[in-house]
Amino acid sequence: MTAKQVRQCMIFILIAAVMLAACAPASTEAPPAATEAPQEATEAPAPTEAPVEEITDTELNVLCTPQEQWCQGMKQEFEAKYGITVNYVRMSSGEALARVQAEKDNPQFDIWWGGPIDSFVAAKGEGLLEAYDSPNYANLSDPVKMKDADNQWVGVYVGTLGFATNTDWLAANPGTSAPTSWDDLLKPEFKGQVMVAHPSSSGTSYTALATVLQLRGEEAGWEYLTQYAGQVAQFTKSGAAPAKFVGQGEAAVAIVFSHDIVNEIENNKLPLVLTFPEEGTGYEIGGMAILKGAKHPQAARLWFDWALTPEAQALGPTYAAYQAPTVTGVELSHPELLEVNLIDYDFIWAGEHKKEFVDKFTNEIAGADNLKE
Ligand code: S7P
Repeated sequence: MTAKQVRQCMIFILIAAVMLAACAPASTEAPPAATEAPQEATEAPAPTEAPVEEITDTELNVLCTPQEQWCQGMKQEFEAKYGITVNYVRMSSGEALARVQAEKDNPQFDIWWGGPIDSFVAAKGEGLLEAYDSPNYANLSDPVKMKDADNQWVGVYVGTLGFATNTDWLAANPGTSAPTSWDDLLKPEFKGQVMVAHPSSSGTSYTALATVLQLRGEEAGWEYLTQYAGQVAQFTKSGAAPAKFVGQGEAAVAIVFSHDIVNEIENNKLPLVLTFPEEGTGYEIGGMAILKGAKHPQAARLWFDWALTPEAQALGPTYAAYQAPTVTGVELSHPELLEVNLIDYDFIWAGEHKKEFVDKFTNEIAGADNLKE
């Protein structure tokens, strides 16, 4: 086998593992609700059973990086199930990482839920995360890939990067077609017609940047990124926003996670077509971690365990979130989003170089002033 064939095989195995997850039963359940009265023990517990912790935390502060609708939905679901008040703030990944860094000595959030894992890898490198050995790691379909070896972060969803092109724009510009390669984005007709978030604020955009560097190598990759930045109409702050702006006719093509494009097409009925770069696209593992020094550690562990149950991961589509689950026993809402040519994205490398690459992009290619909101 050639190196390329070996790589393709590995990617195929990863996709197969995620898809098989939909069929296999989950192995553990969420812990009991915090509001439930503790049970009187009538018999001595079996020696192998872990003692049930009495939860005294009454609130939980969540740093929430996915889209607002999903954050709000998860808050309500958790509150209804456990009777613990959830306060959340929605932030893009880059902002979230900056906030966690700034609050290192006095964290205001207990748990960070969502956003590409690169930021969690970067946070781990700075000692900002708390290790937690969740019993529900047993539910993960691919524990090696989806979990930090030191239990400091875990994956709660998977999503692939795609292109969203405005179909009205295509119709109005005969001879053009939706991009199916990274090179297509550099075509003259897309000059000033590409929209993407800025990698300093957005995990989506950083995933695109790291994808290009891994596909092309650093030298050719940075050269490509310079040309690509020259095609951009305006950088946005949030990763999902370009799909909406392009759907509203502000530019022709957006680079966004494919599940966010599906949301704009299926729920918001925007005139968009979803395509993928044939030579390979990047993907995210959406992460979760308890913050070091969390003021409500019991509630944080409760959320952590719950977010790794099939029941919690099956909630996504209810709140217009179509990422693939990371645990077994959940049906994929859009399996086709994973059936594309994925690169063997190196999350650890991307996370460890995040600051260096974002600084280089910002200082040498495109500044982060005036990001469109
Ligand atoms: O929930 C949708 C989603 O695309 O939002 C996260 C995204 O990275 C947050 O936005 P930024 O790009 O602005 O950081 C993704 O993890 C998630 O899939």
